[in-house]
Amino acid sequence: MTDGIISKGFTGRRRNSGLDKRDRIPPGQYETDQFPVLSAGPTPRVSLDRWTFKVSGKGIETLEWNWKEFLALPQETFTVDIHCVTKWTKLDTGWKGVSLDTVFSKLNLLSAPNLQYIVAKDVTGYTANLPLKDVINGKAWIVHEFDGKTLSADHGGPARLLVPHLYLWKSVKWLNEIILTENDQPGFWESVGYHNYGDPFLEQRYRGD
Ligand SMILES: Nc1nc2c(c(=O)[nH]1)N[C@H]1C(S)=C(S)[C@@H](COP(=O)(O)O)O[C@H]1N2
Ligand SMILES: [Mo]
Repeated sequence: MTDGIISKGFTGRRRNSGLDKRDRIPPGQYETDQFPVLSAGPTPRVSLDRWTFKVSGKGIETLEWNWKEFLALPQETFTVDIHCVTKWTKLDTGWKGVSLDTVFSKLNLLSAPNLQYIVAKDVTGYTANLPLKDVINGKAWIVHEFDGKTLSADHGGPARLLVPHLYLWKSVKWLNEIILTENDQPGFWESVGYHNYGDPFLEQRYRGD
């Protein structure tokens, strides 16, 4: 029997080969062909000529990309399953974007081994926290195309974080900053009772799960 937990996460570009469809739907989830929109506030409109993305952290240089520079980074297209804590799962979603490995390769992270967490931020103040190990080695991207088309604003365009092996609230829409931190700092939903980590296959929906 294929173990859904092991087979996820460590192969960001897996094509789901050999995995029974049922094993790809986490406990308590149902499959949908829809792509619901879930946002805590109104959809911000970010124009491409003013779009920036910044990475910073204590003891490392701060890097910033504009839209043109971001698109000039190596792009990846990939297909993954996504899982929302409100119980829908969407299989085989197709995306294009930049791996966070590419972003972090521009920083000398080895010089700051104490930075083991990230806070991902959007333009409105929404945040999500993640362990650094969950966003490296092919497990996280900044995406700007869905299903072969420009990512719509309601789904986080111009660009959003995508961390498919965790519940989708971690995948910050309208991403404009990643801060590397020494301590794990709970984000928007994590501070009001959602699970700090959010593994859908372990059904880590709420604090204490
Ligand atoms: N910036 C931002 N990102 C966000 C949210 C949000 O409110 N603001 N909602 C999160 C939640 S709870 C979910 S389930 C997904 C929903 O993504 P979708 O609207 O593209 O389906 O975005 C996540 N990322
Ligand atoms: Mo959500």
